[in-house]
Amino acid sequence: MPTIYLGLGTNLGNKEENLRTAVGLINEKIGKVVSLSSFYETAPWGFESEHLFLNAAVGVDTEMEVCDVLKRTQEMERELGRKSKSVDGVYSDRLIDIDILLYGNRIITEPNLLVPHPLMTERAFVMLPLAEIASDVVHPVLGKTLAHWAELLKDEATEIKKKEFD
Ligand code: PH2
Ligand code: MG
Ligand code: MG
Repeated sequence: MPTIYLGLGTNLGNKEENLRTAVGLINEKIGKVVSLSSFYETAPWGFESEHLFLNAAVGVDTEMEVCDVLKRTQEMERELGRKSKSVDGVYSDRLIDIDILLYGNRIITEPNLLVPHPLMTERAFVMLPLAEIASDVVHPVLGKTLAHWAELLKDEATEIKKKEFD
């Protein structure tokens, strides 16, 4: 059974609760959550907003096909109240965003779905949480471990502080 990794992000409402609700729904509707990173407070990347993000990554064991995982994650985003999606790469504030980062070591190039997520290794808000739970996983396209790719972004990490909860 492949372990898939999902990236979670929220910058509206009660962000800690949004992440925890999303993790609960993922565990219920996609597969067993086997790892969860810390939550990271991060500055909005690629657009202007006064609202900081809370980002995290989860590892999930699932038998579900990737297109079904995508359908479920999109349903959950709607269920958790997400109104707008990015249009032509223009981002907006959101209650929850759930992105498929990795699906085992598979490479998927469907018109509506690219896995590994093509921008993941450029984004500290994705790679720092992900490398925390999957440091030894090798990137299926680029090779090298996730720890390696996260390390390259460490200078950006100064803007990202790990937020502790009990
Ligand atoms: N998601 C984006 C665009 N920018 N910035 C941060 N800090 N965190 C995100 O999750 C994020 C972003 C597109 O989905
Ligand atoms: Mg996203
Ligand atoms: Mg998304």
